[in-house]
Amino acid sequence: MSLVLVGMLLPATAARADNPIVQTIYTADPAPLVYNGRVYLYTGHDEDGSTYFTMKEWRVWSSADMVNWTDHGSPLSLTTFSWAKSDAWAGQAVYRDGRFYWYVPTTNRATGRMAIGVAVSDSPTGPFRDALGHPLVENGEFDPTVFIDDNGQAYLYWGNPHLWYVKLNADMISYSGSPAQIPLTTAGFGTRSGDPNRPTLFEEGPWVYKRNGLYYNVFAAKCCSEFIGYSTSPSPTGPWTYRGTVMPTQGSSFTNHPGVIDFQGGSYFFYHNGALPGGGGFTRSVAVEKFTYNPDGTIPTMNMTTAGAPQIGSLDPYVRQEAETIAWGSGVETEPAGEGGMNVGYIENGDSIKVKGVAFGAGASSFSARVASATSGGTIELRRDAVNGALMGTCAVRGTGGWQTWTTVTCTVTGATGTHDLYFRYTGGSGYLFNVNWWQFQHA
Ligand code: FUB
Repeated sequence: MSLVLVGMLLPATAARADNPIVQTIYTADPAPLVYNGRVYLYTGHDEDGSTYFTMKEWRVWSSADMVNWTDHGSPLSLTTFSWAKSDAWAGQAVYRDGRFYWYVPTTNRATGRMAIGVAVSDSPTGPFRDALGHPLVENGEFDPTVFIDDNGQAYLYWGNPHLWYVKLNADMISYSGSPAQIPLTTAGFGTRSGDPNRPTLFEEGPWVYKRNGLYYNVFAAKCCSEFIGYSTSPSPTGPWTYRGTVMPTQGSSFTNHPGVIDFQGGSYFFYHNGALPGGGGFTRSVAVEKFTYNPDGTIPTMNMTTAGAPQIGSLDPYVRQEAETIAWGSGVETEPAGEGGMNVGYIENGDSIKVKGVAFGAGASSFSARVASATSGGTIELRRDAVNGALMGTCAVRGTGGWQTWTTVTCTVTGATGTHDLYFRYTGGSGYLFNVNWWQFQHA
């Protein structure tokens, strides 16, 4: 299992990093969405040990501070689409008029071709349902991105090896006219040498958006390995002008995939690489960098880092926090919780979770956690600033009779003042110890 590898192989220095964003599973094809003060991150899921793009479901994560990410599980999978056979590849979710529309490519069982489906939900975290019961559009190509212009006109773009678009209707689940190709000229998308079938750099994974009146198309370029390039245009359908490299080929995955947002006054570039232990071209991980546009609107070239984006603000430990809100997890997994949401599970002796930038303020007197254990439990150690840092408290967890039989435990806390990284270090005997659904500190 990837998480076991993470726990066993991760060097101590890497534990201080925030990239990749998710350590519990392999993730790919990031699609961020800003909604109501949070970033919702929609991803694919590379299966452990995969030797192809073996992908069966999509996942959702969210964060208010860009470093502590909450796992919302998988509200969309191949089984959501009765017509889908395989290949839960790169999609994007957008918000319109109170609903969330998630456009995803997958193989149509009836035709054997890649098609674009659309799922809909009233919540950014789902559950999502198939909006149509059949593909929205199908021509054997993939990687949809959706952009809604200021005048309300929405566009669906997709493609590999071509670049297609169609105008979506206001209902977001039908379209007007026929799909058309955006001409892949070397002026628009750069020059590729050595492949007469693909004269331009455009490969796949378009991400279209608008900023200060300029339309951007950031895309996976060249193959293989890919880098991230981009083009700009005065209109949503061109003419496009190639502008250069956003991120060079790096990171031990032969694909890469862009997602760009502005959030709380900063700009963020999401991508994927093979940075987790066991990672590679088919076992990828999503990561993020903060960047600043150049004054003329061009995008600076960025490198992949292990540091990731800086934290925005801090995390409040005096409100209920989900156990699956994680800056860095070592050895743990997540799963759907019987009480709703997700819980952290499969905890073994020595596993840990870092929660970054926790604002204890004047001080905490106690800590509570919602726990369950089908075995004899173990201990939650509350450590300050490092996995072996100062011990602020020790909470004993006993057997509850089941992995989803929940109880709340409370223990006293000392030395929790100011703002610190909080490490949960789990200890106990052999095998799985207990699950954690949520936690909360109490003021002194
Ligand atoms: O994840 C499967 C495919 O690999 C995506 O659809 C492409 O963008 C590439 O990342």
